[in-house]
Amino acid sequence: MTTGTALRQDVTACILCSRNCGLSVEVADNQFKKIKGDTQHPFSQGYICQKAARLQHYQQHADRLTAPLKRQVDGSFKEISWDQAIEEIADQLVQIRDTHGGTAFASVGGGGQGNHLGAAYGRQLLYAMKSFYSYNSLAQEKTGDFWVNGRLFGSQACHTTEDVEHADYVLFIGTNPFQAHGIPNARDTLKHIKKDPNRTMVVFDPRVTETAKQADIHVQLKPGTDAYLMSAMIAILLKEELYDQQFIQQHTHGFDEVKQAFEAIPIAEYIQKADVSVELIYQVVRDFAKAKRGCVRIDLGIQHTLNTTLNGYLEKLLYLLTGHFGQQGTNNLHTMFIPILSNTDERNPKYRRTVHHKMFPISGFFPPNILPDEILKAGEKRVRAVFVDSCNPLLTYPDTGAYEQAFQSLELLVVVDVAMTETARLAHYVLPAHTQFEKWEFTGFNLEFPKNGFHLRHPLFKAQGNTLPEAEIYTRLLEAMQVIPRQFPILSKIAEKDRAKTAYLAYFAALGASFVKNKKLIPYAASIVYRTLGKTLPDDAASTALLLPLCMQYAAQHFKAVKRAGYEGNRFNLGVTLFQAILKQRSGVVLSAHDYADVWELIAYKDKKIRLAIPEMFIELAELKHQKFAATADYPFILLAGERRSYNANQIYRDPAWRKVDAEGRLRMNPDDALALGVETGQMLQCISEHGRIQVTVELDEGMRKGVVSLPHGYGLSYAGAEPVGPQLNRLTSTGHCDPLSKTPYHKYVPVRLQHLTV
Ligand SMILES: Nc1nc2c(c(=O)[nH]1)N[C@H]1C(S)=C(S)[C@@H](COP(=O)(O)OP(=O)(O)OC[C@H]3O[C@@H](n4cnc5c(=O)[nH]c(N)nc54)[C@H](O)[C@@H]3O)O[C@H]1N2
Ligand SMILES: Nc1nc2c(c(=O)[nH]1)N[C@H]1C(S)=C(S)[C@@H](COP(=O)(O)OP(=O)(O)OC[C@H]3O[C@@H](n4cnc5c(=O)[nH]c(N)nc54)[C@H](O)[C@@H]3O)O[C@H]1N2
Ligand code: SF4
Ligand SMILES: [Mo]
Repeated sequence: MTTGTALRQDVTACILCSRNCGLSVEVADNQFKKIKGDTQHPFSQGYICQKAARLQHYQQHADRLTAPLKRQVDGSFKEISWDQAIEEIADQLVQIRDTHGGTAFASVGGGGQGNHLGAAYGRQLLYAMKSFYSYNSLAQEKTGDFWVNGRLFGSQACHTTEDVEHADYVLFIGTNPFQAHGIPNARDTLKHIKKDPNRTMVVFDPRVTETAKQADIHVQLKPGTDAYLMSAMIAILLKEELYDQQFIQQHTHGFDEVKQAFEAIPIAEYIQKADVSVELIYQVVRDFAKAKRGCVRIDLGIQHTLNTTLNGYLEKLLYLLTGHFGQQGTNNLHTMFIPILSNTDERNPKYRRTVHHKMFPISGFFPPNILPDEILKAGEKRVRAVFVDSCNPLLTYPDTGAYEQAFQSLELLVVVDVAMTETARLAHYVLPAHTQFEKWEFTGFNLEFPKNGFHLRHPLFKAQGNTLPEAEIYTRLLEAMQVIPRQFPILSKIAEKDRAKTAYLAYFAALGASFVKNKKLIPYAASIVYRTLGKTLPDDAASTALLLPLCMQYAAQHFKAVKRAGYEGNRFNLGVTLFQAILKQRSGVVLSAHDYADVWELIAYKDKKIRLAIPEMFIELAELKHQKFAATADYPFILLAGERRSYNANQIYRDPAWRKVDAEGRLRMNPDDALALGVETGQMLQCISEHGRIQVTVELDEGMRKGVVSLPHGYGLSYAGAEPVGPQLNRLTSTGHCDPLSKTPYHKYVPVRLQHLTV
């Protein structure tokens, strides 16, 4: 007979998309019993979507890892102790580093949608391995955008946000917030705009999406033509002098060069390339420019298609030239509490390039599209050891076959995950982490302005099996590699005595002194603070100790805005007050409340002016007229490989039973195309690209353009040893099909042909 524990109310957050909505939950027996929105959460205020209700499928399932595993010669896995796993991995890492140097190691992943605490510890392994290869999913979608920010605002760590909730005129270009979210409380926000006759929503999307259905205007462009359409829109702005002269003069440099670069754009011809009405586009541009509060929200529809980086530049010019920036209801820069992005401008030779592709990092990250070659084709200096954390590159990075081959050739592959993934099955060692509801955790995707917030989540459940949190895993590894000592007796003693008594001044003075004595320890500050100061925190919150120096830094940098958010303190102790509030407020906090005028302070250039002219982008713009479209007689359809739907959530849920609909992840296609092929909803076809083939189940969709088909992201997992369910999209994609500058993949522009299974 089992005795159940009593039902308990608690709060946490959803981990399925970048919004991390607050949740109010009922739990018992280490399980979620009921999940609702948390009305006390300062940002989501009770909002959730249908995906969050299924979180028990993440917490408990057949593929969960419960003990460290070592692959045996016959390919099976054997449970081993943590001591054995850590010792053996540390020995091999040190040996690979000392024999082959820093280029032999790469880290992959390091955080998904809601777990960024572990990355602060994982990053230290790069230093210990003398490596700079940090590969991450951000570099298969957002680095083109980050590169443009670097040029416009002076640092790739400057990042923009969009105040859709307060805008009168919104352009959604290549995004479907109804399903994908990405903006606060998306469905409510869309509903409010739709209901208000004074607000306008324009959606640029080749499909009639759920968002497009709510829009005032749907521009159903041909896939891959955004660069033509947006450059024509900018040319209209310039030709008709619809730009904001005062804004441009006061806040920017380089306007004349921009004007010159767009003079030759053949407006009507470029709009027609997108196969949309020329008059409609003129109207949209005029109304957007005239709007009091206009803003642009974009996502993968322009980041996973042709001309990725140029698209990022053009969409930013749309709001900058019209002065829709730095005010309520426009686009803005925002503060970043967790420093996810760094500035690694490739013009600075300090940032080393990869051996084979000579690729540079953007915002600190290298693109997944080049990693198989850096493993297989870089000769003596190749990548030989890879650590994968919170990521399933076998299925989510371009070209599954190339990744299989590359990862199988590694001398060491270690996977840190909560589940037995397709990537983990190829690993030499698999290290089981606590789930995100069994440890302290947070997201660094706090991208709001003028108010920004942060939610530190406490553990809800007792950890299962022989698992460890990432903070402990990486700290033990660093100790075993002998890059940090196992004990810091003096620091520990000072931490114990200090606590908050001297606003931690004594502790940080002692830490600073030990860094002066031994500079080599500086990169390992996270683990040192964890082992010393962390031990003095209540509720086993040791891994969160690194937030204290971040709070101090944030409070020093944004002193007035932090005070305005309601925290008491002076220049010495405001950060401590903030840290204590973060630890205590279990539904999250508002970190800072800025004025819109403060946005200029967030620009990295010393004169606080935006540099509108980017010569590399002018070259790409000029080359547009020579660009050839890839659709051919052999591959007549364009596949949008990776749509967000109501029942996909990256690769976070493995058990297919979580889905209420769309079990197979169907291929959506226009009924006329289906008729021509002689298929009906529910029938199967082969979907063949130049690179690979998969079987798909068809669904007729009036909302698809002819010649365009769409498959969902996040399927193709093999759960509990069964056959994979749904499309493994990246068997169709290739590593070379990517943006020339950022090397982000063209997943939404994959030429395919469709064939009956018998052919
Ligand atoms: N339900 C759900 N939500 C998610 C996720 C999930 O897996 N499931 N994943 C999260 C993640 S990691 C991300 S990055 C975001 C992505 O969020 P989104 O980018 O908003 O989602 P997608 O459906 O990939 O793509 C958006 C739209 O781009 C359109 N599109 C395709 N090609 C083109 C084109 O050439 N031009 C234009 N203008 N549009 C085009 C598609 O038809 C689609 O409607 O979603 C997040 N939210
Ligand atoms: N063809 C195609 N490919 C795509 C896309 C597409 O649209 N089309 N979308 C791309 C996009 S935008 C993204 S963001 C990526 C997403 O792909 P990935 O970067 O691979 O990330 P997730 O799918 O979120 O996988 C998260 C992994 O983290 C694990 N995990 C969950 N919690 C924890 C934890 O607490 N600790 C640890 N260590 N692990 C944990 C999960 O079990 C899972 O294996 O896919 C990309 N791939
Ligand atoms: S999936 Fe995203 S929008 Fe939906 S509840 Fe979770 S965090 Fe919120
Ligand atoms: Mo993403």
